[in-house]
Amino acid sequence: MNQATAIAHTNIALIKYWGKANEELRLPYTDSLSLTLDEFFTQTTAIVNSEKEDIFILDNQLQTPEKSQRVFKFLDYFRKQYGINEHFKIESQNHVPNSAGLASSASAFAALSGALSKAVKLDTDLTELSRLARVGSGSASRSIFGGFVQWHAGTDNQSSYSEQLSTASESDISVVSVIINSDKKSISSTSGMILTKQTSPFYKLWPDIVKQDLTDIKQAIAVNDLSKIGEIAEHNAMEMHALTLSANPPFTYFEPATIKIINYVQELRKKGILAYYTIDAGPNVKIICSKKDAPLIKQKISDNLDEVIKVIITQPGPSITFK
Ligand code: 2P0
Repeated sequence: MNQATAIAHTNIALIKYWGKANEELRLPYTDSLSLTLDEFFTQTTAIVNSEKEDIFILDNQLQTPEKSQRVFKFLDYFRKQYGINEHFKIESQNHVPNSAGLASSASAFAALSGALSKAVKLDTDLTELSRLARVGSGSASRSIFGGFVQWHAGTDNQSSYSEQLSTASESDISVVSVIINSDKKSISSTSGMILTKQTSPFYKLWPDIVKQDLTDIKQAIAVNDLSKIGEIAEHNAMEMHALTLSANPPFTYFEPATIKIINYVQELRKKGILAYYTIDAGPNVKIICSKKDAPLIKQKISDNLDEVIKVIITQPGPSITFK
């Protein structure tokens, strides 16, 4: 049977992607840089379907056409881009904790790209897979690779892809994911980016900010300077969130508990523990720290902050794999 299975991991951006130059092709406005995480991943099987229709099953549940829309649109793009006529049955398992609010679109579209390409025996290397995954979800472009990854913004489909900078196997980095209780439906990152880019008076500063932060963090990664990596990532995250606060109408992904955790991380630092925070398009906080401090930080956060529902320690994760 013509089928293939791929596994891809989520990633956390240390230098954020925030805003597109081209919505359709998901070309970003700037480069970004991430660390792939070992704990959270998506496993996807693509099966060529002789029934000539697309089917999407997520976590063993057949998805409605509405819920499948983004995946089906991506399948249409895939067929058009590579001149393929087949339809597919897609079976995905998300190994991202429930209600974690952690981005699964990155691992999802990375795994889907790999499974599809292999199912129809396309000769795609990882660079081409990252171009393909990008069209499903920008951050998915980075999830094709493990370790520290740079997404080159580029100016067209060909030049916009991700690249592994290092496997991070030499790095002492851990990321502690702090999940808080949240009922609030936050504005999607796709819409948040558009609003910010169109209305924040500070958005014009963003390309230069990213350029400088990228240069600095790449140097820090090259010499394994963990506190420098954390310092730059933390500052870059707050620069991104300052953009949402200055959009019109203004919005924020922070909740009261988010600020509490930020303050708590700053307290830890004052006590001499290497810990820095970064936050994506949601209220949860990820803490960058050393491998040896991660269990202690997990313990302290769990014991001291009532709003926290789960704390998960993650390490650098691998590139896409096939089964
Ligand atoms: C990032 N985020 O670099 C940034 C920082 C969230 C905050 O990439 O519109 O789901 O599908 O390309 O990839 C989340 O955005 O957005 C994201 P689309 P995506 O990780």
